[in-house]
Formats: sequence, structure tokens, C-alpha cells
Amino acid sequence: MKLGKYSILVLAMICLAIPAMAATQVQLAVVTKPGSAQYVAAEKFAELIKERSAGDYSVKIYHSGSLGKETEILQQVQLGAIQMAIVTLGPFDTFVPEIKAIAFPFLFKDYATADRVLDGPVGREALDSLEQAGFKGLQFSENGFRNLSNNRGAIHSAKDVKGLKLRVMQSTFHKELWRTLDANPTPMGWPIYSELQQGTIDGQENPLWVFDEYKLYEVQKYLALTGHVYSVHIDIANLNWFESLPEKTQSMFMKAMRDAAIYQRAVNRAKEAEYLATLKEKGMIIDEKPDMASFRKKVAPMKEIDMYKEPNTRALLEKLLNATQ
Ligand code: EAX
Repeated sequence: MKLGKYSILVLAMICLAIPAMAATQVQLAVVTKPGSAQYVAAEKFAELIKERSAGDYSVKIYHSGSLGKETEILQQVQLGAIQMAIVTLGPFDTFVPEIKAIAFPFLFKDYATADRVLDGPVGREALDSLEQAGFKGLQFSENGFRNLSNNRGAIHSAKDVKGLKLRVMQSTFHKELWRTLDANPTPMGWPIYSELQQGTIDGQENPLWVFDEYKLYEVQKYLALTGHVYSVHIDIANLNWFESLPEKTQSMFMKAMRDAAIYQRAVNRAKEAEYLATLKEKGMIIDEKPDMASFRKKVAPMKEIDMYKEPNTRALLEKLLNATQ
């Protein structure tokens, strides 16, 4: 077929128009890699947005530390350099102090309680508190219950923690928690494989999926299923950007993140037994029933420390303690 001048012109116009019709790209960061809990939620979210916006929006996921540690990711969302992120609660407490109430040890006795409270009004209030730092809190997704591992020796009760060189998240609260437990905590961003390998630190604490996905069984010998903190991920957007979106789009993003989080939590929980079996097979020495009464006793005074006297933190903690009853 021979194209006339006019047809060529029309064709050229169509080609030029295509970029304008392309999806608006939303940049979302996670510090961890594909297969990680954060990534599973991010990927599901991206898929839902693509479907539900009929191609108007696409989500580009930055992962594996390509935008820095979680603290740096939070800074970039805060500045609007990127629009969204899924970040572990730990590093949030230097941005929004009261959010650490959610990481209070032994606050949630099981997954059902965590879901009920965090998906309910108290959880919503906590997410809304992030607005003071320029974040829109969309949803909580899940890291999981954190468990303690180390290379120094078996840890059964709280007294075995004494002097342990422990990596903690870049969080004021986690540092204080492990100081209270008499460890020697050092805040570091993620990942920490080489620090464990080189012996800069003796131990760390994380949910079971992390041990598997990051092969921590290669560099950690002892694991105690302490489940001391239910660790959440917070799924956030830059507040100004989010509020600039049409209302319908805002609801679509909210709902898609909620559905992605529900999906991701289910995946995480369904795989837990499998993760544990792998760690055993890989030769970790696992204490499945550590003396948790000794840990609870040791951290009980934490309710009264200065960090928790700050009124907003105190208020959120009280609400959480009531709601989790
Ligand atoms: O999400 O930094 C941490 O210990 C996190 O739990 C880790 O990135 C896995």
C-alpha cells in the first residue's frame, strides 16, 4: 500500500500522541529484593493498579537498596522525589515519634489481633499521624513476628542476651528495647549479611522469611523463636502528591493497597512452616520454646521510660493496649 502525504501526516500525529496517552508512572520503593515481604505487597499493588486504572497508572518498583536504606527511602518520599514506599515501621520513629507504640513488645498476641487492631480505627489513627511528617499512610502490610538469632551461643532466657552485639533497625525504639534487655545494640540499615559474616555483630532479629530469603542461616547459628515484636510495614505515599490526585484515584490507590496487604499477609503466614523447616534443614539450632516469661518481665518497665512519656506516644500506646486486650 502506498501512503499518501496526508496519511503519513496522520500517522505521524498518532505516533506523537502516544506518549501523551501513556500511563502516569508512580515510583514505589522497597529496600528488600524480589521475593521479600515488601516486594510481594508492592508487586500485587502494581498489578492491581494496572488492572483497575485501565492502564492510566503504572507502578515502577525500585528494590534491593537501589534508592538507599529505609531511612533514605523515607526522606525521598517526604521530599516528593518518589511518590510511594513500603517501609518497615522501625525507621519511622525518627520521623513520627508516636508510631513506635505499634512496635511495643508483646503488644499483639497473634495475627488475628494484629489484623483486627491495625485494620480498625486505632490503626487508622496511627496511619493518619504520619501526616505530620508529610506522609499519607495507606495501609499496614506485614513483616512478621521478629525472632532473635546469633552466633555467640544458644539464647533461652533473657539473661542469655547480656552483652550480645546485636544489629537493630535504624530506630530509636528498637535500640532502647535491646538496651533494656542488656544487649549491646547497634542501629544499621538493611541488609546486614556481610556484617554478620565478618562478625562485626553477633546477632540480629527478624521474621522467619528474612532468614530464608537472605540466607541468614549461612551466617547465624542459633535461633530462638522469641516473637518479641510484631513488625509491620507501612505502605505510604507523599501526602501532597496523594492529595493532588482526583478523589476517585485516591480511593483506588487506598483500596488496591489494602487488597495487596491482605494478599501479602496471607502469603507470609502460609509460608511460615516451610521457612522454619528450611532453617532446620540448613542446620540452624532452633529453640522453639524460649523462656518468654523472662523476656516479658525484663521489658515490662518500658511502659514508663521517657520515650513513652511523650503525650502522643503515650496516648497511642494506651489505645493500642486497650484494643489488643
Ligand atoms: O524487612 O531491617 C530490618 O530488620 C527489616 O526487618 C528487614 O529489612 C526485613
